[in-house]
Amino acid sequence: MILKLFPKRPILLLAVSLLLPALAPAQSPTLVNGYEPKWWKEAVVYQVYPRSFQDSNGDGIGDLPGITSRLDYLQKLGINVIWLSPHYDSPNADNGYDIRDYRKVMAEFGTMADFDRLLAGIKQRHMRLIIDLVVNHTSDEHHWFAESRTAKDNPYRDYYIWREGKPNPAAPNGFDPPNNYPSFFSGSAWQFDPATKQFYLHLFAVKQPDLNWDNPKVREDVFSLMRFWLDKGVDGFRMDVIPLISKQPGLPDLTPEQMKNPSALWANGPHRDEYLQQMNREALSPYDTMTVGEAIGIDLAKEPNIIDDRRHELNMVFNFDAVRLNRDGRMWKDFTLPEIKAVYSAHAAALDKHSWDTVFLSNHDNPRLVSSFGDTSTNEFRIRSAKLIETMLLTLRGTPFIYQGDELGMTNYPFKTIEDFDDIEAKNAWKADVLTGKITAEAYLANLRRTGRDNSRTPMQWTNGPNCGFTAGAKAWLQPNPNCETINAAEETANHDSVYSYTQRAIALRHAHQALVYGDYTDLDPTHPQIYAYTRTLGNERFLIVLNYSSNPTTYTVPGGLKAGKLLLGNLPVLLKEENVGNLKLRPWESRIYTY
Ligand code: TEU
Ligand code: CA
Repeated sequence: MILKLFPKRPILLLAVSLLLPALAPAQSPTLVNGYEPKWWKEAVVYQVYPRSFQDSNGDGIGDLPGITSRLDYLQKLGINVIWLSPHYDSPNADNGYDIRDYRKVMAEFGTMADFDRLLAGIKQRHMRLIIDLVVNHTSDEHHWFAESRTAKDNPYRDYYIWREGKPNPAAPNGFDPPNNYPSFFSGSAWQFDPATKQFYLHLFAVKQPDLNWDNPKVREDVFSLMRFWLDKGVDGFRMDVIPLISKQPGLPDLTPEQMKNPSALWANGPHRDEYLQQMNREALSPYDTMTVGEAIGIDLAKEPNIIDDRRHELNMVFNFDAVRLNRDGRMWKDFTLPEIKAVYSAHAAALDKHSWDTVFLSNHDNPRLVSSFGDTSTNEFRIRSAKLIETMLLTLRGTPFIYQGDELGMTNYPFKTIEDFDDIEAKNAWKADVLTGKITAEAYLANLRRTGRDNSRTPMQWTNGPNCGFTAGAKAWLQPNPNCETINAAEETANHDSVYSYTQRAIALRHAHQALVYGDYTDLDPTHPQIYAYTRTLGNERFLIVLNYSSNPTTYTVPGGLKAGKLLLGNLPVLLKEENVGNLKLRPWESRIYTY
C-alpha cells in the first residue's frame, strides 16, 4: 500500500515506514480475562539457594557450575524462571545477603565466567534467570562502607545512616543508641563505631549496615549495578526487603504500639514509591524484566501502591500472610485450613486485574513446606500432602514459587543442639534470649526445630549416597538430611508416582490451561474445616479443584449442586465412577483437579 504512495522516493518511503509505528498509537495488548498477558504471570518460578543446591568441586559448598550441571533436571520439571539467591562476593555473615561487591561472583560459588555459562545454559533451555537484589543494606566490608566509616567528611559518609548517640556515662562507649530501633536479628539496630564515635543503622546484622537511599548517589550506584546485570542478559530481580529503603525522617523512637511490629512503620517511608518509580524508569523499563519485591511490613490492602501496573514500580510482591500463618512472631503457632482459605480470599478481593499476585509457602527464610503445611506423620501422608500443596500452589491465582527440594517433598531436619545451626538469626536470638535466661534452651530449641530457617538450607537431596549426592567432598557445609535414604531426586525422577513426577504433571497442566493462570478464582466453601474446594474459570474453560486437607477420609458434596466433570489430575489413582458426580469419596490428603 505504502509503495503505491511513494513509487519513486525510497528514502522517504523508508522514513515513513520507520516513523509510522512511532506515530501510530501503541497497540493496547489483547487482555486475557482483563489481564495484560505477561511471561512472568504465566511462569512457574523455582528458587535456588546456591550454597545448598549442588557442589561441583568437592569443597562441600554448592556453587554455580553445580547449578549448571542440574539445569536439565529443572527443565524436565517444567519450571520457567530460576530465582537465584545471592551469588555475589560476600563474607557470608548472612549467607550472601550481605554483599561486599555487587559486580563480582562469590569466590566459593565460582567465577563470572561460571555465571555466564549458567545464564547461557538457562537461556538455551528456554528458561529465564532472576537474581537477588540486596540493596537495603550492604556488607560492612563493602568498599562504600569501608570508606564511609573512616571519617565524617568522607565522600561515602552519607551512603549510610550515621547518627550521634545519646550521652550516657553508664553506657558502653558512654553513649546510648540514637533511638530504640531493634534489629531483626536481636539487639539494637545501632552499632557504635569507635573511629568516628557515631552509631550506624543496621536493621539486620551488625555486618549489614543500611544504605541511605535519600542520597541520590546511592540510588544512581544501585541503578547502575542493576543495569550491569541486565546488560548481561539477566531477566529481572527478586528484591530483598525493598520496602525498607525509605527511612523515617528524623528517626524518632518507636512508640510502644510501633514496637510490636516495627516493619509496618519501616516499610512505609515517605519516599518509597518515588524511589521505586525512579528505579523502574532508570533501571528496569529499558529491559523486559520481571521484578518481585519481598514486602515485609506491607499490608495486603496497601500492596497495589507498589504493584498496580499503572504505577510503574514492581510487578509483584511476596506477601507473608500465608507462609507465616504458623508463626506468632518467632514462635510456632497452629493454624487451620479456613485461615489459609481466608488469606487467598482476601488476596482475591484486594488485588484487581492491575495487581498481580505471588503464591508461595516456602523459601530460604522459612521451614520446609511439607513439614509446616503438610503431614509427615507417615511417609505415605508426606508424599500425598506434598503433592496436595503443590496442586494448591499451581492452581491458585498468581505466579507460583517452588523452593528447591519442595518438588521432592523434602522435610525439616532433625536438629539437636544449637551447634547444629548456622543461621545468624538463630544464633543471635540464642545469645539474646537463652543465654540471658529469657527462655530455656529446651523451649528455644523445640521452637527452632519447627521454625528455623536452616530447615530449608540443608543440602539438596540428589541421591541416597554419601552426603545425599550434594558433594563428592567429605563434608557438606551444613549436614544433609539423613532421610535422603528415601527422599532423593534420583529415585523420584525415575518413579511415576513420586512428588517430583506429580509436580511435573501439575506444572504441565498449568501451562496447558490459561484458566489456571488468568481465570477467575472462587472459593466454594470457605468455612469447611477439612476441604478446600475452589474453581478457576476463563470463558468455557472451567476447573474445579478439591483438596482434602486432612489425615481423615471424607465424602464431600460439592456445594451449589456443582458436578465434578472429567478428572484431569489426582494425587491418587481415582476410580472412573468418581467423575461427573456431585459427591466425592476423598481419602486423607487427596487432591483432584476436574473440569466441570
Ligand atoms: O529476609 C527478610 C525477612 O523477612 C526475614 O528476615 C524474616 O523476617 C526472618 O528471617 C523470618 O525468620 C530477607 C532475606 O530473605 C533474608 O534471608 C535475609 O536474612 C534478610 O532479608 C536480610 O537481608
Ligand atoms: Ca563447591
